[in-house]
Amino acid sequence: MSSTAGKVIKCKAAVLWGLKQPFSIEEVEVAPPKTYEARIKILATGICRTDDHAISGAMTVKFPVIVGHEAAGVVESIGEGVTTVKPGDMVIPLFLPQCGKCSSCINPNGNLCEKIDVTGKGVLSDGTTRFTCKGKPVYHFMNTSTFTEYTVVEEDSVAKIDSAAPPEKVCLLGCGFSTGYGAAMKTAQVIPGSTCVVFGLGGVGLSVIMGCKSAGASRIIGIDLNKDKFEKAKSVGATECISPKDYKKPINEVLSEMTNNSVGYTFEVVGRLETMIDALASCHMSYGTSVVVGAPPSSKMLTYDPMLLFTGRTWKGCVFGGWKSRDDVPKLVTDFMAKKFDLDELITHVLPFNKINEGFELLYKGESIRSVLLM
Ligand code: CND
Ligand code: ZN
Ligand code: ZN
Repeated sequence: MSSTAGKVIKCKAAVLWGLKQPFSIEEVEVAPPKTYEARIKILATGICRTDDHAISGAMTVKFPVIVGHEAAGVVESIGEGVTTVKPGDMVIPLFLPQCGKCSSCINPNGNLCEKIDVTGKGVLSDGTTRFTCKGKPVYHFMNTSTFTEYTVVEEDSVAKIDSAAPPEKVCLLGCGFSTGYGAAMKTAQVIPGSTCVVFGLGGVGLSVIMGCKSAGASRIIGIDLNKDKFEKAKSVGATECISPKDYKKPINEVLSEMTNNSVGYTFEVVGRLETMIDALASCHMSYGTSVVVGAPPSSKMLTYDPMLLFTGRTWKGCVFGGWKSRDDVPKLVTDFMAKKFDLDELITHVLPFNKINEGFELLYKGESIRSVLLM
């Protein structure tokens, strides 16, 4: 048992005190884990656009909050009843839990565990938080909260992984890579020889490209407004890249002409209503499948021509790539260790944790794919 087990840990965390504010590195108190919870020492954590959705208000959260949901770390201590992880285990916190009991978990095809915190409750199952700062409770984010030296998660929100896995790389399996790769491999089930189109070439979009390539797609078209993203997209597998700004015609017509009307799969990996419709319209009217991967802005509605679906298209979405998180993350780590895919291409910046605001600046300027913060 570690010397800190059962005690409050004081450590550094990046606290967001309110909407659209920079992170403030504070000393916080992290309470010991309660029943069915584990306290984790975070070793490395990536910056994902979803964290920014909390800052910008596109996603509802309670303040003050500790965001961050893509990380790897080591279990420091466990609460009563925990049997599947123990102190010293290398783990990945899971923003999508797998309770094993809810309607999604018991169905082989479901992965959206009902314990996911999509509404921004910001508390653990008992309705309280494990963080305090300056005497105030600080809320959790997506069952994870990784922008801190220590966090507390529930047992069903943590996956034990290979102890030899490098945390500064496999942290990306906690969100970005798994989400994108799974969208292609598991949700769309891209078939060999097909043509795929990926809207949005950030860390998640590039991971979709890697998935399409692994699945044997013969043509992969990357779309972004920022042409600086094209080079990297090509190096991970895009066969060509275009910007909608270079065309007068609607993008679905451009793609249809480019491919002789043969787009099998499209992926929206931006998180905008317009691109969701563009992606739907861009897949083949009869056999095409379009997958919504980008997080939809809170409380916004879509209007679209139902003829798009009537003709035969399939419209899907997926959270965390469709993976069952506790079952599949350890397997993805095994695949990474067996060199079935490479994460280095996605990691453009590595920064010390206290430079977190710089990491977000890189995201805003469109200069980074993934910045990884080291604790
Ligand atoms: P990031 O911001 O790095 O990438 C988005 C890319 O889209 C950037 O390269 C932009 O230049 C590009 N872009 C912006 N507007 C347009 C446009 N109109 N047309 C084409 N390209 C455009 O984000 P990320 O890769 O970290 O995340 C992408 C989305 O995925 C984002 O919405 C995030 O919240 C979401 C997501 C979903 C899930 C899930 O489980 N489904 C998990 N993590 C992240
Ligand atoms: Zn994410
Ligand atoms: Zn469940």
